[in-house]
Amino acid sequence: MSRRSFMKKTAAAIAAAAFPALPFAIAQPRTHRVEISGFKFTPDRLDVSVGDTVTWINRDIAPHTATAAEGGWDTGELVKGAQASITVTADMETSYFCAFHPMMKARLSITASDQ
Ligand SMILES: [Cu+2]
Repeated sequence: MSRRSFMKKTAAAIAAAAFPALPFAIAQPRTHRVEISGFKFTPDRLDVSVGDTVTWINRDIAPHTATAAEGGWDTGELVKGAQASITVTADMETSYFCAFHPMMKARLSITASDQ
């Protein structure tokens, strides 16, 4: 065994001993992408966790927004090719629509399993 691979194995063994079976999984925040195209949010149902980031990108020529149903958050106007991101919080509104085209509706589904 090379010294390098011995060191690698040793480090792994130390880590395993120092952190035996963590009682919870440490979830890394993820970035989700919602495409706005053809006057639709895709996907229109998105599973997210607290701490994740959701990025909306407008592929249409028409401007759109992603605006919380009760106005709690808003990407503001997104012209063609523009994008905006929102960080998921535990108490944020999950239903949203386009302020310019209120028939465009979508929803986030927040899983708060990691606290
Ligand atoms: Cu719109």
